Amino acid sequence: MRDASPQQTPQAIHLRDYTPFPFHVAHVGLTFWLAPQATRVRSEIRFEPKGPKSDLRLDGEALKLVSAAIDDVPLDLALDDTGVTVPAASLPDRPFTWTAEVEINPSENTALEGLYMSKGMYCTQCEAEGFRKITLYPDRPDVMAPFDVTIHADPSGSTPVLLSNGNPTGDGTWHDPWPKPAYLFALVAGELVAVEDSFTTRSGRDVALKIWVRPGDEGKCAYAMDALKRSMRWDETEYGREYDLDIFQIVAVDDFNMGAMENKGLNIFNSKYVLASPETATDRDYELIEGIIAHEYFHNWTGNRITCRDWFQLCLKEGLTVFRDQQFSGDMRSHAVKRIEDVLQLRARQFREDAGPLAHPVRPESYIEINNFYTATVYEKGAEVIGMLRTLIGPEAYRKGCDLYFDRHDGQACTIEDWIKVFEDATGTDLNQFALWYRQAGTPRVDVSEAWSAKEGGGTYTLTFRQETPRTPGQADKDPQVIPLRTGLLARDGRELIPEQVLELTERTQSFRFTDLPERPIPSLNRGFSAPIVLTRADSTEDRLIRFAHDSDPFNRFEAGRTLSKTVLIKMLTDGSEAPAAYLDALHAVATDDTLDPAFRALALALPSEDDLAQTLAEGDQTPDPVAIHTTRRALLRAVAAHMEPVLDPLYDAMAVPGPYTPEAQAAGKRALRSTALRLLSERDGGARAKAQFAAADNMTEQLSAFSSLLGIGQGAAATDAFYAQWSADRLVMDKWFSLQVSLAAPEDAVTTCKRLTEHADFDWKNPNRFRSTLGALAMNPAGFHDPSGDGYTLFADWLIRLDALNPQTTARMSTAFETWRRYDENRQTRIRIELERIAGTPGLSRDTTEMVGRILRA
Ligand code: B3K
Ligand code: ZN
Repeated sequence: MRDASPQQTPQAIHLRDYTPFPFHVAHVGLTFWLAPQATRVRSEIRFEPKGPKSDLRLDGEALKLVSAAIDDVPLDLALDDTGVTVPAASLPDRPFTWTAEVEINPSENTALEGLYMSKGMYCTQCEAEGFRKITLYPDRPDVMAPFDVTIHADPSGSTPVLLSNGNPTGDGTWHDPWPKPAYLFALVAGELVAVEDSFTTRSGRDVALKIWVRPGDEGKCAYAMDALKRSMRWDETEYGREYDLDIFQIVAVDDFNMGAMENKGLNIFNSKYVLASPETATDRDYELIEGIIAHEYFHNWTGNRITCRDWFQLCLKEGLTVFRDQQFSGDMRSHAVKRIEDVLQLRARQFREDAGPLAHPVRPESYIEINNFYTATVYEKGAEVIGMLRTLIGPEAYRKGCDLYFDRHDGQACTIEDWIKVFEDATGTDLNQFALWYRQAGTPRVDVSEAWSAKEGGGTYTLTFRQETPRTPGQADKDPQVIPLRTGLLARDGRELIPEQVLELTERTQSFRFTDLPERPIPSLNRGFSAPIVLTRADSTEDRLIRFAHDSDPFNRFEAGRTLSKTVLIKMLTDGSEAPAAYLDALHAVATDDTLDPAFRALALALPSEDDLAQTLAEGDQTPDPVAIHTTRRALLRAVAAHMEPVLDPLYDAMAVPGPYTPEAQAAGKRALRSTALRLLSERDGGARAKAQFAAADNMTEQLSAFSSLLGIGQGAAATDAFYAQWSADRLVMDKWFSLQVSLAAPEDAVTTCKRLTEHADFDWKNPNRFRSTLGALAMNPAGFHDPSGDGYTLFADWLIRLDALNPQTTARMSTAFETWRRYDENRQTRIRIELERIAGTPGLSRDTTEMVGRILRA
């Protein structure tokens, strides 16, 4: 419900103000009596004072207090807006038991935080601060306690399955012996069925595995289950981490604000990241399911057994767990391909964030609403920092440090300082300067210059680096950071002239000399994207072509192609020139090189995204025109298609995968390259092959690739209708239908398409997946969203305002569509400002969206 009272200026919370909670919580007992509009929650909490007498402050929001007592003596307490204070004077100075009964209303909880109902099912989301919407409690991650939970079914009989964290005791109680913070609490109740399996840990303990879904979805859990078992084994072999309860459960829910949640022993997932069948899920969906199942499972150690002292330390669990899931996916599939995909994501989301008004350090120093800090910077850059640490100290020392971390901090709520200290202790390295990566926001720019002095018998080559990190909100001056650059030197025929090495930049300006070289080398810098930086070097097209053809580091080979494509596109944009033949030949060569992994070839052939180009232009202080970018990119796609026409058909045929669909990486890679070929062919054949593929496809990957190709050339009308007729009963597939129509609409049609779809009977705007598929897709169509009329901005803002009243978290997150507004021309900036101010001025706007829009506007 919208708060009618005048908005209060929300208060910022600062890292420097941290103080420990004055009580230890020895045990939490919870009893639930479920009912949609009036669920009763009884809590029994054992507190032990840590020191001198102090007030007991408990957090609580949207609760009706029925009764409260200390050691069975009733208390007369009045709740304020955010909880309750029991004065020190009413507390004994020895351990005591707090009991309380509160009433909550899950059916009215549209924010999807706390205990809420999703299509008749009860479920919870407590991270970061949702537990306080369930009962009065010190809702902070450094308060860790064992929990016992009893759930009484809804008297309507609609909740036969009752789940919570930990092990079932047999008498209807869930016992979680591992002390945990309240944000990991979970409860699920509803008509659910389980797909069951088991796992034997390396020390021989049997763990029951259950994936709970709605009746009818049991057939779509096999891949998630398999990914779970592989994750459990991988954490044992790669990190020495074993699972620690008798049961591990996953529940799939339809209405969820994010991807998934790592509640102890009871992960809750957006159904999109659990349910898959060949007919309904794409290769990309399978890959995401594998990665997210792994991510949430890995949190059992990095996040749950060892958690965060306060929310400023969020990257301690998130950066590390992302890094671990990336390693896992690389091991399961291809490291080269995974790294390229991860860097593309990093640039698309994190570099974009770092370059705009929302830039913040991996460990922020203040926030108003913590939910606004589950960002690409905390997650993805947080993972990059760990990758750099591993590159600097080496894999063995990294493992040694991790072992020490688990030994030393098991059961604790920790800080980034604790994390860094274990690596200092394990290796004897001083990581003081390295730790700047956690404190300084912004993407470092590293400019490279080089000198060659030829001498008889071997020349000397000097590389000089200059690093600088641009100013970001609240941080004007930055110190030089430790930048590890994996480096090779190539001969013109592609030979490696030296063994690869890691150059460690620590100064603002720094040179490295290589002697006795037989020829002037071509440097291959930042291999594997060993540091998350923007590297600039005035290299020649010829150098890039050589690296694109020969670099032994697959990431840099990809990167050389990417730089070539961007340079060509930017030149086409500025002077209307055509794509040079040498570039088209190079693409052709990679496309047809059968020694290369098809998945790699698909990535190497893909043109940079429109947003990537806009960002690259902005990095060079140019003003991007999203419509011109779209038109030029399409022109290049056509030129590539024309140039490669003779090989596209054979390539398309060669990449067909015979037999029934299997999701593994090799087959997926072939389908990816086939899909790239189809997209190009569609520019030549008017969509004939795509139509045939659409009609014949027996799996969603191929059906969707055909559908996308048709939409991409403006021939999607019939397929749109056919797709709807076939899939209208499947929510997850329908999300794809909504999303593709908007994201692939021609610039001039995107806003009207999006608007029309918001009027569609299946547009359930209260479902975050559907909202993102429709409105989020508009923001993913830059030329449409940034239509100079400003209509895209207005439509988007209208819907943000509407959603904010129900679901602040998803609204605030989606407002980041506007974070790039300063890149654009005056007209667009003015129109965006008007919309941002309209949102900001909405009476009763949530704290979440107020903070985000305020930060975006202020820059
Ligand atoms: N830890 C959760 C994210 C919670 C987001 C709260 N707004 C999922 C994850 O990162 O694994
Ligand atoms: Zn996580």
